[in-house]
Amino acid sequence: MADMKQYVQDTLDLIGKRDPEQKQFKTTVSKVLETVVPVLEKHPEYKEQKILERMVEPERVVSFRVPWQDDKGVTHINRGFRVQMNSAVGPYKGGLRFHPSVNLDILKFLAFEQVYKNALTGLPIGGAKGGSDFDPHGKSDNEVMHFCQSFMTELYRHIGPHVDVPAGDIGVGGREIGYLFGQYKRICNAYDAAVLTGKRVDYWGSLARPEATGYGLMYFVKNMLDDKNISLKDKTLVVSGAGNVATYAIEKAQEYGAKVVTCSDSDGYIYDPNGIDLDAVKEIKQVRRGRIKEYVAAHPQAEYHEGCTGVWTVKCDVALPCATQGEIDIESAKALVANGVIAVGEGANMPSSLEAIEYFQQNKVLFAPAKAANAGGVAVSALEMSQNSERLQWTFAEVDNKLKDIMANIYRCAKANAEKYADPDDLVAGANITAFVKVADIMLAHGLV
Ligand code: NDP
Ligand code: 2IT
Repeated sequence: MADMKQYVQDTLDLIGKRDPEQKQFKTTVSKVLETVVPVLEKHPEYKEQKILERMVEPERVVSFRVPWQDDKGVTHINRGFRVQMNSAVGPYKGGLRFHPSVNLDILKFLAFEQVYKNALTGLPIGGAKGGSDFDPHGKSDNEVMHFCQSFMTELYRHIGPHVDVPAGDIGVGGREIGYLFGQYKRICNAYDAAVLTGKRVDYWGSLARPEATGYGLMYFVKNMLDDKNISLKDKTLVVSGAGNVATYAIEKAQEYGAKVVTCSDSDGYIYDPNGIDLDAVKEIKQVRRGRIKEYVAAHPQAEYHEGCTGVWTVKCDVALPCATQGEIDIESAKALVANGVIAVGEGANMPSSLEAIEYFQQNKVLFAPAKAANAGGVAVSALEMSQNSERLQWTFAEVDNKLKDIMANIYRCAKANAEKYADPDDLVAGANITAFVKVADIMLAHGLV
């Protein structure tokens, strides 16, 4: 054991030495590698073949300039990136994020997580992440279109249906995917539909892709609770975010009879003791592209609170962080536990800090880690690629049923490996081990590449 613990430590030291500023990437890697020590022990060939050193080095990183002009004719220069982390399991696959905080550190951590998340889906996709420090807030459709066209004018040469297939993430939804796809099609003079996923249904998108991450999160959480004979009916849920993931997690939770009392955006959160009126949230965020505080005007019983972390002080049975990384620190975790939280399901990528996760586990809170719980989005993206290959569109029910099966299977595999190698309820270790072994074994089969 000591030998493999040292191997993990040496790998982390290597990252620290090579890229000392990439703190989030190193933290993410440490969280994964520390949980896979038992399988490193069982498979000395992983160390002999330097699997860890290979896994933490992206296969390729592309960084480029994105010039564009706003509606007033003012020129802006943003940065564009694509981190192609690992293609052992299939073509690179993962979202694009447009947010001012985007940098190489964040994209490397997201790309690293994506490799193992995608492996968990059981579908043939490798892992990547990309994006830009462009801020879509307050931009006109015309400005977003010009930015997307400029971004794709460089990105197109690095992607393709058999190479790398981007999709949405924070700040990239159906509108952006449309503009990106239009420019790719124009440059390449080919209707390569499967080069991007999250397309609108009338141009080769998949039914149920918009819903997939949020619905998938609830399917996973339901599997986890069913195992303990706990029902979601009449439970109180606290959700953060009001974007793609949060919206459809709320929709499915309400269908299950749960009462969701909060949601939020980057300015603050709303608390509605009667349960969130989801149609109103969709109207504000999807149609008007407004701020969540607008909700209280037509809902006098609801409260609006500035700031994001306060949402975790609201008493609940289940907490679903669905906004962004680092939302739940140790203080928020303590507040949730003090208020009697039973389960936490991560819709966002890495929303809980390492200390927060440890605290949940010590306090026997059922914990559904992001790479397992939010894998439904990329899973349906892979199903969109399948539909594009056969030039057919499946029904909503067909896609949704496959999604349910995929999420149940991820839960089963994570649980089985938790029972085999760790604490039986440690789905963090269970999910990491399931995915790691799959990726590592395929890398070995491909030889030293
Ligand atoms: P959206 O852009 O649709 O929504 C993001 C939401 O989170 C918005 O309400 C936004 O508020 C809020 N938010 C963004 N950044 C911050 C921040 N720094 N602090 C507080 N709130 C913030 O993104 P998604 O719903 O697609 O993504 C949410 C999370 O889920 C991300 O972690 C993403 O990586 C992850 N994810 C997404 C998948 C997908 O299929 N879309 C799949 C799997 C994971 P505002 O309106 O103010 O911007
Ligand atoms: O984090 C994620 O899994 C996503 N943003 C979805 C990626 C995808 O390719 O659908």
